[in-house]
Parts: sequence; structure tokens; C-alpha cells
Amino acid sequence: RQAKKLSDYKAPEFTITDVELSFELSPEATALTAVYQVVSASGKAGTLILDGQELKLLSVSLDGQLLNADSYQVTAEQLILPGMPAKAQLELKIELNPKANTALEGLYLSNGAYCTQCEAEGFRRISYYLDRPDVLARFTTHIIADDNTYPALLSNGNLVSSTLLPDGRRHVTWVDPFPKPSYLFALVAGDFDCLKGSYTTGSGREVALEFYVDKGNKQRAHFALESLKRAMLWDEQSFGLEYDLDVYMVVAVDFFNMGAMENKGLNVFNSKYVLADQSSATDTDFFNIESIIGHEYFHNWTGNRVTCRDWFQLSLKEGLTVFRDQQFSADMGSATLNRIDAVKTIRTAQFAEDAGPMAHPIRPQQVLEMNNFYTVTVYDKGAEVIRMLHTLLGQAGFRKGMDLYFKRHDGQAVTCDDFVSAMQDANGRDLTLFSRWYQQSGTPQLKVHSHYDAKKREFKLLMQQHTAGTADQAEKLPLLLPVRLELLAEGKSYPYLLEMTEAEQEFTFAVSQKPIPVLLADFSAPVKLHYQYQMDELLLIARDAKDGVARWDAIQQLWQMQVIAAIDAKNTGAEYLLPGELLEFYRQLLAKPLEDLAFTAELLTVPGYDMVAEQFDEIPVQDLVWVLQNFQQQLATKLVEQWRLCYKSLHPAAYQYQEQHVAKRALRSVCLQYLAFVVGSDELLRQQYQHSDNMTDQLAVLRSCRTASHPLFAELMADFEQRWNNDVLVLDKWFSLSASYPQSSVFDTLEQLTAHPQFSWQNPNRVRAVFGAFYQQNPQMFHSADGKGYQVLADVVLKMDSINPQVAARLVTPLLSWKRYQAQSQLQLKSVLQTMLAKDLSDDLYEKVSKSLN
Ligand code: BAL
Ligand code: ZN
Repeated sequence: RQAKKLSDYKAPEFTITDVELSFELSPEATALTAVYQVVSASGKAGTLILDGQELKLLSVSLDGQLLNADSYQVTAEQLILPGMPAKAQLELKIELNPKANTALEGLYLSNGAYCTQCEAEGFRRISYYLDRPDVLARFTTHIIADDNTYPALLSNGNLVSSTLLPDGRRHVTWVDPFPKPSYLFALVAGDFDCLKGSYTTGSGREVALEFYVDKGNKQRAHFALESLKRAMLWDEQSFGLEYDLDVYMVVAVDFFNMGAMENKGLNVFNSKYVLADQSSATDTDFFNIESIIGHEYFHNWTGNRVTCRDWFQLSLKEGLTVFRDQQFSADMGSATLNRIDAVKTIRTAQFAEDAGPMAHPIRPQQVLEMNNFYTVTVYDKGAEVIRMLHTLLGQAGFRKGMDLYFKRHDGQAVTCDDFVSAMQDANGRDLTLFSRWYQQSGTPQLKVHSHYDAKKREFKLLMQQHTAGTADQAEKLPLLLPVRLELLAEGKSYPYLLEMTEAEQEFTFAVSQKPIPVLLADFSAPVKLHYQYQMDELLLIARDAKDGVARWDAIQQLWQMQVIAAIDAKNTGAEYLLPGELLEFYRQLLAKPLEDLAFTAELLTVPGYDMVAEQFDEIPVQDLVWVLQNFQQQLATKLVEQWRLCYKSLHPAAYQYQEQHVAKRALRSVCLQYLAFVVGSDELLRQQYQHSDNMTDQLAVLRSCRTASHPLFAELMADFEQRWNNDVLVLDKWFSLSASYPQSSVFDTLEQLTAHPQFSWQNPNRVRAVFGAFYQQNPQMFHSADGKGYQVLADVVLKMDSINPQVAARLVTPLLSWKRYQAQSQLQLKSVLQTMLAKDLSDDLYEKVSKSLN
């Protein structure tokens, strides 16, 4: 199998300027006529090679002449046309079978509705094409389908005609005036409810907003519609960017590989990121909807108007758009909490990716299957890299760079270097060293030592950066690290922004007494920090630092120290007790919560398994599970009265998705979680489950019971299943809770879940709800000593590979990092991976499994 390399990039020899697609929809035999205006870049005739997969090609015509089958060549992945004139019209007739398409790439059916997914390389499953993002064409799309069954016939751009045909079918025509790459093409046909709204842009353009959802779900789309309006206004105010078509459509479908897709004018969304009301969705669901609606909308400029030259540049649009959606969420709610969430993602999933066999820079250099590179590195570390630019250039400088980027590149397909150049030129600042972030993979380690000279009143910080070799790249160089710093002294906080450019650097500060350094405030660079803090220093930072992220981080570091201490005690047979200072900190916080209740809730939460696991080269899974249970049990028992009082002080009000309400519920949920660990809380749990008016509070009860293995769990779960049996999106929460129950009974449960009438192997949401939750939220059983958890997941991965390779390749992730586990687990994991590799795997799965065994 042949991987593609960034260094092999060549501009296309031919381009396509105009595309006219005519679809006559039928579930098993959709007829497509595709007409392309093809132009040679050099002005010379040559061989045109189009990409195509699993297509039934019926005919090929050139400038109106039907070609003989021997004048072109069809392979499994290409249509090769020798002797292509410098300018010609090419017409292809193709037959498609959407019903048989379980990979959910190209044209497929979701609950009877037609929809498409073309990013990254799905268009080649619709037609033979120059399926690469640097070929930009104007698309006209005709859709012909039965008017009764498919009243909504949608594609990109603006609707220019709609005609009812004598046979009861309707013919609609859409024209997208903006040239675009094929990955942004979309078609949807179905019978939906449509929630309509409108938005007037700053310059007075009236935009129709349309949300297409399954029948009966219109009421659940209001929040998404309002989120879209907020996003449109925010992009105008923050970046001066307006929407550019007359209509913006969002379609919610149940069968979808990703979260959502930014097709020009016609976003297709996984229904879980559109549909929400208080009784069926949690505060987190509402948050995610606003953020993803924003993300896809922001792509209209960062992705669509300016797109990627090639797929290695994916972070050009994704890192930047994640950064933009993070800024949007921060402005809509709490900046600190949003930042904490982003930091958690980097410290858990992204650092783990760097440490595993799939390590890659935010701009990968080599790819076998592009779908494998929609990663937390490209997206979230990519966003951190953009954030560092923002930190280094400041808000105004960053905006100048963005303005120049759009001025230079609107309507083009460009590279990450073009983006950095715009930032550089707009600010008159050399960013050559900074660009290394695009080339280098791995997590930099930042070691810091401090020294205070009382005589000279000088405080020195000696900083060393080092990035260890990764699976993809042995040699590493120093990076430009922006290090935000606060020095706490004399009851004040002194802020600094240091720029580290060398492997080792010393920074000197004049201060009249020994300060406590708050290093890497706001997590100003995606690195692992090492500094020998004392417990009292961390508690002081948690109380006095200006930066909320640093305050939270201080508590995280305290817990990490406790993890080591508790495991040491366990190994020597000693009793482990939580330190008095930490208990006292919690006692005081509970007695007098901070004004920001959501932040208080974060501080009161023991770090999750993924967070503590990441500090170990070899992860002692069961020790960590034991330690985290122990911490929660001790906190619950020792502060039981405080949890009760705090819980009772937070009287629930009628549900609103509003910042203070969300914060109150978050703190109440934390209290409830601890209370589930102590006897005598049955009544309270039952009360909250039965009497709350919203899903957030109900799910908090189920989660608390699950985590504490509380006897009420089975009874309440049975009730929940019955209540929501007809609402599969909500039932996914039940699937996940069932699969994450940390007892050995879960293996029988997994079998029962896949036999559940609402479960479907064809639907990625269902498969992820069960097995994603199993490996992400049930480390105890996933890593059970007999290797059963690994075997179960490996079987599912293989089964899924023949249905939907993209989903299979996501699910395999936790099996790949076998080197991070203890000897017995290593053997078990290696064995299931070797068995897998011996099978006939998709490219998606092969790329990951083969790399893991290298
Ligand atoms: N472009 C794929 C989905 C997203 O990142 O918006
Ligand atoms: Zn995106």
C-alpha cells in the first residue's frame, strides 16, 4: 500500500472550472450525469486521471462524442483518459447504490433520506473527479426525485428553479456561485420538518436560515438556530466576516461519521449536535451544539472561502476554526472553564497521541488514509498553535494577520505557510522559528528551576526544553514557546510573557522578596511542565493566582502528587490518608464557594482517569482506578456534612440554559457524586432523579450511581430505558452508562446492548455510544486482567471494518498504545493486533494497526 507524502505535492496538470451534476435519485440505482469543463494548466493536451471508487461507470463522452470503452481505462481507483485536449467538455454517466453504502462516505441513506459526506475523499464515491482540494469549480446541481417522498431537495448555493414533472417527480436546480473543491459538495433529499429563521448581516444582506430535522423534532432545533445567529454576529464583530449566500441550511441526520460537515451553504450535522431541549439534552449537549454550530459556520471563511491546497494542510482550516470556535464559546460563557476543557483535551488525548504509534505533526508529512488524520493533534494542538500566535502577536496583531490572510487568499487553496506568512507580514515579525510547530510532532517537556538571591533581590528561572523522539520522527529541535508567568510576591501578582527560543535559557527578575512562580499560566504552550512545587505553594497559587487556569492547574498538580503517594502506600501495604491541608482547602471551599460556582465545581473534582494516566510512561491502570475511587471515598466520607450542606444550599430553579444556572447544576452534581459514595443517600438520589425537570440533573444521578457502583443504578437505569426507548438519541446516554458500569457484569451487558432493538451496527452513534464509552469510561473492565476487554473491542473493530472502516479505525485507537501498559496487557494487546493485521483490512485500519506493531 502506497502512502502519500507532503514532499511529493504537484500542482494539478488539468483543472475543472465548471461542474454540472444531475441526480435522478433511487435507493439502489441512482443515475448521475456529470458534466465537467476541463482545462489543462499548461495549455497542452495530455492524460487526464480522475479519482473514483466503487463506481458503476455507464458511459464517457468528450465534447458530445461517446467514447469507445477502449479509449479510456478504468481501474479500482481511477478513470484514465489519454489524449485529453487542452480544453474540453467531459460527460460521465454513472450509477450509484446509496442503499448499499454503509461506509457513509459519498451518497448514502440515513433513515430513508439521501445525504452525502465528501470530506476528505468521499466525492470520488459519487463520481470520477479531480478529487483534491486545489481544484476549485463552480457547481450546478440538478436533483430529480419523487415529490411526495422527498419534498426537500437540497444542495449547495442558491435554489434557482423547482419544477414539478408530469410523472410526480420534482426537478430542482441549485447553483453555487463560489468555486469550491469537491469535498464541500453536498446533496440532501428527504421529508423533514423545517425550522426557519432569518439573519440580516451587518451590510444588510437578508439570509434565510433553515434547519431540516426528522419529523416531530422541530421544537428541538430552536437552540441550534439561535446559536447560529449568535455565531454569525460574533464573526462579524470579531473578524469582520459576513455570510455570503442567500440561504444557510443545516440538516440533522442520524447516520453520520463525524460531528458535522461545513459543506458550502448546506451543513450536514450529526443529529446529536442539533437537537436539544431541556428534557432530552444536558447542559453539555447544549454547549456542544453551540460550539459545533459555530465551528461549521466559521468554516465558511476559514475552510471554504480560503481552503487547503492539499490534505496535509488540514490544520490550516481545522486548527484555525477550532481556535475560532473556542474564542466564540469563551465569549458566550466562561473563558476560564472553556480554557480548562481545552487543556484537558490536550493533556489527555493529544499527549497520548504524541506518545503513541500515530504521532504526527499538526501538518502530517505522510498519509495512507486521510480519514485517519482528523485527529486531536491536527484539530486541538493545531488550535493551540494558532493560540500561541495570538498570544505572541496580541489580539490586534492577530486580527491584522487574519485580515491580510483573507485579502491575499480569498478564493484560493493555500498552505499553512501562507497563513504564517500573512501573520508575519502583517506584523513585521519573523516567524521562521515559530513555523517549526507545523513540522515537529511530540510533546515538549519544559523543565524549570528557580533561584532567589536575597542579597541582589533577584529571582532567576532556568528553563530547559526537550522533545523526545516520537514514532514518526527521531530528531527534534527547540521550539518557540510563549510562557505566561505570574510572580506572586508581597500579596500581588506580577504578569510576564516570556519567549523561549533556545533549548536552555535563563530569565532574571528584580523582586524584593522570594516570589512563587505561576508557570505556564493559561496553558500558554502545549507542553508538559516540570517544576518542583511544594504543597503549600500549590495551595497558595490555587487561592491567589490571577489566572483561573493556573489556579485549577495547581489543584491538578496536587492531585497528581497524591496519586504517586497513594500508589507508594498501596505497594508498601501502608494506609493512605489524604493530607490535612488538601482536606482543609476543600472544606473551606465547600463552606464558602467562590462566586463562580462552575469554577468551584472544577476545583472540587478529582482529576479523571485519563488525566492521571498521562503522567506515567507505563500506566498502572488498576492502581489508578483504585486510587481515584479511594480519593473520592475519602473526600465523601470526611466531608460528608459539607457536601450535604452545599448540595442543599443549591436549590434547583426552573431549568434554563444560562451560565449561572449551568454553574449551579454543575456544583450540585459534584456534591451528589460524592454523596453517592456514602450510605444513606438513596433518598436524595431518588428524589433528584424523579423530581428534576431536566436531563442534566437526571443524568447526574445515573452517573453518580454508576461511578459509585450504587445499588440504585439498576433500578433507575431500567426506568430510564423504558422512558426513552423511542428516542434513540437520548437512549445513547443509557447505552453509554450501561457500557461504562465498572463491574465484570459489563461483559454480559455489552452482549445484551448489541442485541437491543434500538442498537444498529450501521449507525456510528450507537456503536460509539456502547463501545466508545466502554473503553473511554470503563478503564477497570476494558483493561481487565484476563484481556477480555481487549478481545471484545478487537472483535467489534473487525466487524465494523467491513461495515464502516472510518468508525473501525477510530475504535481501534485504545488498542494501539500497547507499549504504555504493563507486561501482561502488552502481550494480550499485541496478540489481538497481530491477529487483526493478518486479516484483509481497510487502508484506514491497516495504517494504524501496522504502525502500532512497527
Ligand atoms: N471538516 C470536517 C468536520 C469539521 O471539522 O468541521
Ligand atoms: Zn472543522
